[in-house]
Amino acid sequence: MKTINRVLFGMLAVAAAFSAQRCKPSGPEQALTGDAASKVYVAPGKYDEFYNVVSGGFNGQIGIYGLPSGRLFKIIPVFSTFPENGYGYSEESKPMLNTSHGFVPWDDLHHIALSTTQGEHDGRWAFANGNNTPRVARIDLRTFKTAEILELPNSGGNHSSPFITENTEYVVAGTRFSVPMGDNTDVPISSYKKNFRGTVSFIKVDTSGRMNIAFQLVTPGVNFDLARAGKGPSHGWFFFSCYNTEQAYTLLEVNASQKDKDFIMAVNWKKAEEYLKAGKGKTVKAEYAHNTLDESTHTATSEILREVLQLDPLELKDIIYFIPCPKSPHGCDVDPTGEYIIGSGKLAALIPVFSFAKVQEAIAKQDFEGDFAGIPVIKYESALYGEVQKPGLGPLHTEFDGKGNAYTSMFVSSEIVKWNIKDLAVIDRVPTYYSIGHLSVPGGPTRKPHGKYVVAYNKITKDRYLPTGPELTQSAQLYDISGEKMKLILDFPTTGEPHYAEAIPAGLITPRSVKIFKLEENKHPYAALGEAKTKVERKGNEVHVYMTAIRSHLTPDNIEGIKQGDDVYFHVTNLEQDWDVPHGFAVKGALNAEILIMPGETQTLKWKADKVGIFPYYCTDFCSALHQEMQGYARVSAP
Ligand code: CUK
Ligand code: CUA
Repeated sequence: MKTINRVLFGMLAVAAAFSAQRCKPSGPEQALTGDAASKVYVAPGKYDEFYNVVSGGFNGQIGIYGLPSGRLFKIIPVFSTFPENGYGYSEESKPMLNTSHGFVPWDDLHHIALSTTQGEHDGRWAFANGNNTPRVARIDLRTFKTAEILELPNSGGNHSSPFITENTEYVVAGTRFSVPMGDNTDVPISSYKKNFRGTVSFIKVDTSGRMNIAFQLVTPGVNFDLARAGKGPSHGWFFFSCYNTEQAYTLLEVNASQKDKDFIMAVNWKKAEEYLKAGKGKTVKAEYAHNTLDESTHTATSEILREVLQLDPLELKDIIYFIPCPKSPHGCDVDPTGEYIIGSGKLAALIPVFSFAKVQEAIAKQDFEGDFAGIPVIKYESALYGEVQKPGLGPLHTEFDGKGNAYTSMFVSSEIVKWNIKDLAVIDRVPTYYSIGHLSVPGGPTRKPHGKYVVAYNKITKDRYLPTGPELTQSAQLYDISGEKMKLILDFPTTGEPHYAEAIPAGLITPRSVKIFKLEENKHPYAALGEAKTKVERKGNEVHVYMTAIRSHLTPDNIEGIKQGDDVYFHVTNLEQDWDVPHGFAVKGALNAEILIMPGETQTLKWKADKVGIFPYYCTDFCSALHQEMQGYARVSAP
């Protein structure tokens, strides 16, 4: 059987390569060999080896793909409404998108952080950032649902986020924009140096996953870009890339690129914890939303919090240090051993590698070149392990294979460069199509990378797919890194603009995967746990319909007594207890999208009955041969 498959596959691949050669208008040739095809081929009915959790960028969602196949399994709406499953439309999910500004149904999602235990993936949660209205979300990997969203006060553009410590003690979020703090916000923009500050929020994660801001570090007014936690010997430390140490507030493309070096900021968070315990934190006023999903009702609730604890490193001298890093550092990555910190100056022609041991030595000896806004700056040479020379142009992000090699994405020269961490020598380079941003090795940021593949997440697609008008898909590319040389083996399109992604062995997730919500565990206050429990109830001008759905009817299917101007709430309980039989619900003229109700769940669609007449409603998800029969009528009468 196997041999036949392989032969077949060899032939298919040859055919594919042939037609690719014939049809392709232009562009670099890539020989997709039979070998490559068999490496990414997952036979029908077979599972992928890895879940790939990919940011959707400006679509505000996360895409779940399989590796090595590149197949898309699911879109998880996080910061954006999603008509496909009613997220942000159902009454239960709306509070998840609440903020101190009200309902904000969009954000820009850049980075994924999968939870770890002792520095290795544990498959419990994925965290993601919302850049625009600063937020951090937690996704429960048992259900692949957004379980929690926490807004961040004193922050603007939550880019340097989320990054996690080795045991998921903290999820950490640094602000991109420095902003004026607390009560002092109505100030001239030109008073930047005096009034604008950066913050780094340390969000404590408890054993159930629940997040809350333990403290914020207030920093000089710079921009934070990315970060990584220390591991092993550097556990207890955090490293952030920061740019705009010119403290420009206008025309940053010129004014924020003046200096030869910006900084990596090293944070001793264990020390910060000590100060916190000693009562050194200051409570300041703030306003931010904390939204959580209740597991027994599948209903989100939103709470507005009004204060936050801050630590000031200008007073508490030994929490943060700056390390000079050439030319607008973007990525900041820590190798699996925890000893090497890699800064990627996106305008630099080299990659500096810092040594954690040397950083510690420099701090102990106070080997500083001076200070920046009151924070000590360690001498570059004192912190430096060495530089990778001529790696390519525009280094952005680095991942690791666990065999002593690093892989750095080069945005400008559009390639992945593999280099050796010990001797800093470039080993291999492969082109990417085109303009790579992040890259990801399964387990790449952990203590034990799984190696095997690196995925390039590219900003531009150009000629890689059939043209779809001016707007093209972004694209990912899979490279085999099991040998000395990297080999391109697959292109696959992505939804939205992928920034960071993390891949995790399927076996860490599937055993705990929830297949069905048990009807008897449904504690939704408006659930009808059987057809006999269905009813229509009036409360003032609200009409509550306790409805059930089961193949193949909705109960009740005729509703009268609604008056024009009423707010009608359809609380639909899916009575099915078979896996994978969702029902949907939509009513004519509703300003909301449909809702999707999984077996055992109750979801609510709110409908303003503002016209007199007869309004059909129906199930939107093809659920049986009699799906088209799953319908009803609502009558709205004049008041
Ligand atoms: S950023 Cu996208 S390429 Cu927002 Cu992580 Cu570097
Ligand atoms: Cu239920 Cu279609």
